[in-house]
Amino acid sequence: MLIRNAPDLTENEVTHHGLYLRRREFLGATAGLGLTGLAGATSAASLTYAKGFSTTEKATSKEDVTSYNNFYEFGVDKGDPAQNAGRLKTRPWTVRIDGECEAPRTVDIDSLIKGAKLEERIYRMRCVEGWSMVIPWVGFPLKDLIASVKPTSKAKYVAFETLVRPSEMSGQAWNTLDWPYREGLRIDEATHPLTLMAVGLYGDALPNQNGAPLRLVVPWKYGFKGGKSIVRITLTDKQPATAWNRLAPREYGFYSNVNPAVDHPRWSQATERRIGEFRRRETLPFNGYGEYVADLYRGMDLKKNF
Ligand SMILES: Nc1nc2c(c(=O)[nH]1)N[C@H]1C(S)=C(S)[C@@H](COP(=O)(O)O)O[C@H]1N2
Ligand SMILES: [Mo]
Repeated sequence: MLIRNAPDLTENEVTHHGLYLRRREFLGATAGLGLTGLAGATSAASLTYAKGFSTTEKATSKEDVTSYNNFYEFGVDKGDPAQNAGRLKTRPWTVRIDGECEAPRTVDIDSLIKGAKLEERIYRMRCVEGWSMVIPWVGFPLKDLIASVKPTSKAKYVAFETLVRPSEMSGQAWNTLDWPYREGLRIDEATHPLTLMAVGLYGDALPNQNGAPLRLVVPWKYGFKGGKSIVRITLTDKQPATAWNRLAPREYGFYSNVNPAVDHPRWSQATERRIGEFRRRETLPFNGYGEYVADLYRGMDLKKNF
């Protein structure tokens, strides 16, 4: 697939706050104990800046990104996650990567971060509810992690699972969703260079309410595809069940590509409100990432496969 720059992307957009981020800022134990030596080769230079994929649109304020959230494990109101997620312990934390692969592994989050090629990516995020944000993430391409476990030819899909820990996730006392929160992608979606595992935002460690310590970001899909606080990633030969699809299959499809031409049964998807702005704006097919991802869906009926 040919990757070109979209009209809203420029080559010289390199300042912001991305370039000199230090890896240790994302390492929980290291940062917490001030053991800067551990992160040793702190490698400012290894945090590369993904110019081509980042939008130059004005980022949503950090205040809004970290206080207006969906994270039902901590409650259903937008302010609940910021209020309640502080109780979640994100260290120690391991992520299990298994299923259809030759080298399944369980990896500690800090070793994962130390070994990762961290980048800043400024992405639009469009929630299925009709609002959107522009968020400066720090993370690494999911494809790197998937390659590390050597997928077999049966790996057609990737399933993601969020932590279940009701003692720290107050919203899990309610059956709003069938916990764990599950999401899934087709393998070509999961290994697309736009698909990111985020470990930070606004140049800092990821706040708990945004899905610390590890969260999926798929910018051309509705926000709910991006599972938070991930503990397991499984390669599968069958399309995995996903939390929102199981709850309301007519409302939330497996694909859930942003699509202004396919309305939600209860509301239009033609427009959105950018948080921090007053007027609604038009929603773009694939959330504006069509030139990178439309090829993935060639020949598919996107009304049926919503
Ligand atoms: N585990 C989990 N992941 C989740 C959700 C959730 O409730 N639980 N909400 C989703 C929805 S609907 C959206 S829009 C985004 C919101 O991400 P943000 O709060 O970091 O902006 O997270 C998604 N990931
Ligand atoms: Mo959402």
